[in-house]
Amino acid sequence: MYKNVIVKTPGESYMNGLTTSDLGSPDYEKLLEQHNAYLEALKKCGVSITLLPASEEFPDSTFVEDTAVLTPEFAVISNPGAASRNKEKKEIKSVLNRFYDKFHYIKSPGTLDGGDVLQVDDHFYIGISDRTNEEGARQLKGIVESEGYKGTIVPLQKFFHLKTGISYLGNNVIVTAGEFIDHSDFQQYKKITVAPEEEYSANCIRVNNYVIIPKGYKDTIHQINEAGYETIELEMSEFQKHDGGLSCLSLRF
Ligand code: CIR
Repeated sequence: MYKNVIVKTPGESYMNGLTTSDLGSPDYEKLLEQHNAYLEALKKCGVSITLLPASEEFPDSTFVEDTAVLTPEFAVISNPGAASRNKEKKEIKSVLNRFYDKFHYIKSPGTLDGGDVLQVDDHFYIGISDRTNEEGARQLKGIVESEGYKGTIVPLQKFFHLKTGISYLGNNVIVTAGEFIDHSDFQQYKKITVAPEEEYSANCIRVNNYVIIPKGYKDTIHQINEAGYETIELEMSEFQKHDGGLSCLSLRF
């Protein structure tokens, strides 16, 4: 069960943030509405919310997930791989001081985005991507192993972040898309397989008694409901325009 989440209001500078998509410019009013709906969904899941104010100097900082990796026992402050985002970690460290005594750090030349890290019970899967380099992945593997967890490094082929294409719902069930569907590292799990035209829905989050999933992905939501999970659907269009998904918008612990 998660008790806490950290989220951050998107600033007007979000429009100038990083993206690889060709889905058009985000609409700021809609973006705020979608962010508010995200907060409401989290409230329904029963977590306590720490909402950080927008910071205009960091356009992508609403995607707080990339700045840390959290477990019940310790926090790892990441070293975000995009230069314009790297200093976002400072604010997150100061907020996490309220919740954690024990910190580890990913250090340069290692880089790591939290979006490249999937925890499946006591096992961390760590993607190597354009943002997370081999050295950063190796450092995180060393940290989690020193704390009694397992670590597996997964070089990515196409996905932006590891969690762009895979989620864990608990009970040994994962949601997989694209290159992860037949990936040898994930063979031991029960799988919900996302159709190619629904790929964006592979990034969903289990928060206590609900799975939060992007709106409009009928086949994926049907499979998740059939597997016995209650779902909350959220419109995510304005975040998708900047390569963001549901997991990216919060740190959950
Ligand atoms: C970026 O390029 O960093 C943001 N526009 C999107 C970050 C998405 N984060 C995530 O998947 N964890």
